[in-house]
Amino acid sequence: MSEQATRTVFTQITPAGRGAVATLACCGSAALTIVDRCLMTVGKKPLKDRPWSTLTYGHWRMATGAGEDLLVVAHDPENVEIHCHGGTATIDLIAGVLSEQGMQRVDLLGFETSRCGSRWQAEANVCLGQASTPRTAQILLHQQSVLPSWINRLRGLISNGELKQAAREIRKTLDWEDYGRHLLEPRSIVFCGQPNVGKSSLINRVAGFERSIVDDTPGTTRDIVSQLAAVDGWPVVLQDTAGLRVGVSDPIESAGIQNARVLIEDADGVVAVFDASRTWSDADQQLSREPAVDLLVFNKNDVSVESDRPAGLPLSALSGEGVSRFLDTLIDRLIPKHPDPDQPLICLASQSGRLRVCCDALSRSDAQRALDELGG
Ligand SMILES: Nc1nc2c(ncn2[C@@H]2O[C@H](COP(=O)(O)OP(=O)(O)O)[C@@H](O)[C@H]2O)c(=O)[nH]1
Ligand SMILES: [Mg+2]
Repeated sequence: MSEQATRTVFTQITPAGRGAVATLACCGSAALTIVDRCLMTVGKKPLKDRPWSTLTYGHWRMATGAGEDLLVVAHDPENVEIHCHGGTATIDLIAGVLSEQGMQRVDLLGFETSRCGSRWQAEANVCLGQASTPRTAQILLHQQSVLPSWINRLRGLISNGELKQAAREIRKTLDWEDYGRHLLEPRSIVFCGQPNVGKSSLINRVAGFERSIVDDTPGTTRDIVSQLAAVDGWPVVLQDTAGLRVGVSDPIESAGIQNARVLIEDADGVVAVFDASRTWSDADQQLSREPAVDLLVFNKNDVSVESDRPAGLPLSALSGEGVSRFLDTLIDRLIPKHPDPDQPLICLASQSGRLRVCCDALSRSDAQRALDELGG
């Protein structure tokens, strides 16, 4: 294995597992040489003698004598993509040959780091690829330039001895840590309430399709059903729980209630759902006073009866009336403030960790340690 080849890496850029097609991206100084060695192009012309960024059809040579027909695109001598059948056996065979030839298989982050030479840039690129809604994708797209240039700015400040200013900026970015994390990680919203009040119906209404079991029998939802959805462009996971009934004898339902309590503790938002077609009860009163509850909604407003209830949002999961007002209120509670568009945002726990270490080093006036932590 030549020394040059060890710096050349590859990764699968299509999702893991079996697919119709798969793409392996290769990057590094030996990328073209290695792929040319393994590929017999139609027309026998090696990739290096063909125009850049054009599709080349060829036959991948395997040591066993068998081969695989595939398409290759060489963008330049250091960036080559291999498009092959998406079966795991095919991918493994091609990956095996690349490894034998001295290319190192890395994960997507390792690949991006190798390709762009900066860990922060690589992370910003990978995070963008993981965005699940257009709204978060737009923010992460902007962060692709904002975050790496802010890191450069920090380096400049630290090198110039402006340690206090650098620390202030890091602290400000860390203030938005939660906001940044939730660009990728959906906020968890738990719907709790007595059985049959319409929790599952409301989740189905918000998610836009039938998912939770809806039934007239109290206690139908025995386990937590999670539904990924987007509310106003923010990724959320809607958690349908068993009701928080006390004195339940069925052990399965009772376990569901226990799970619901655990879920509520970790939730970003807790919605208590009540049935407006029934009069207010002691059990309702008890739930409405649970400290974890963020929002009270009175469902079945279409068949509401007069009763003395606390303030809350009336809606009907059945007709949809009041649901968008509920969602607006929920999002305002979950995300009460938004950063300036040019505020750097970090999405990953590892980034927060590095910034914290950097900030600690700055507070000890250890500029070198701070710069080391920011890395390349
Ligand atoms: N009239 C009316 N019925 C509803 C409404 N929402 C749910 N229901 C009905 O209430 C029953 C219980 O609903 P479900 O969602 O299973 O309640 P859960 O036990 O809290 O999950 C079902 O028969 C639903 O069709 C509503 O807004 N209006
Ligand atoms: Mg239910």
